[in-house]
Amino acid sequence: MTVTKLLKALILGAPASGKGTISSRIVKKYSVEHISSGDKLRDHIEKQTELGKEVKKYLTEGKLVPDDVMIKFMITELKKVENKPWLLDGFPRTVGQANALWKVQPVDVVLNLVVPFEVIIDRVKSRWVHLPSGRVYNIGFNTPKIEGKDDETGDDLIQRPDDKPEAVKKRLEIYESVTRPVIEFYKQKGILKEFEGRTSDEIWPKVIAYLDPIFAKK
Ligand code: G5P
Ligand code: MG
Repeated sequence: MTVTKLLKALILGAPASGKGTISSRIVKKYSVEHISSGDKLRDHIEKQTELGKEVKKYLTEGKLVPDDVMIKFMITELKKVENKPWLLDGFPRTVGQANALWKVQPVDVVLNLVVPFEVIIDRVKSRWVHLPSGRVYNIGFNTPKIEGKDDETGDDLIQRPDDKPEAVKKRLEIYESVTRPVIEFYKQKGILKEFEGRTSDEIWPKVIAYLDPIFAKK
């Protein structure tokens, strides 16, 4: 499907609610750019850039990177894809970030994934990621073909330091107190659509049913 209007979309949801998983399906089906703030930060950490060194401790402990750093970084990243339709994942996650984004780029569609916390806590224990591509696996859900290896490159998979139980607890607390108001921000703009489910396979058909008519109009 080709998009003529440059659709700007967001995907929101608690840590490990499946934003990356659903995003990769959206990218495949509708050919939009996927921009994951977490993937980009992890890439900087891996490459030991100045930004990577500055943000490493926040990610490891499951805390948010300060707004001023995050806003500057993401607005620069978005400029690189301003002529393409995109799906933004992981940004904004404070009302300050949402306001800053709205000023430079009002978005058209906001998808919010609603997955029970007990499902999430269970999931992160079995998550394995391929850092360079952001590909994500879960033992028993989308198990890698060879244990511990990325399906496409054969590289080693890693477990994220912030998937340790204490960091997950911190991330869920921050989500409740700081990120939940972002949902309200977009509800008030009248562009938020919620998708509930215990699995990504349950949520995905609802996302298609919502996005198909939107992309058909473009
Ligand atoms: P991230 O990287 O944005 P989170 O915490 O928002 O991190 P995360 O953990 O990346 O979100 P996700 O993308 O929502 O989760 O979920 P996912 O990876 O697709 O799925 C989670 C796991 O479940 C995977 O193993 C997947 O295979 C599996 N799975 C999916 N669906 C199913 C299913 O149906 N069944 C089963 N069994 N498994 C399934 O941010 C990380 C950090 O970066 C910083 C912060 O420090 C943050 O903590 N950061 C920011 N800081 C400030 N402001 C921002 N805007 C920031 N953005 C990032
Ligand atoms: Mg993710």
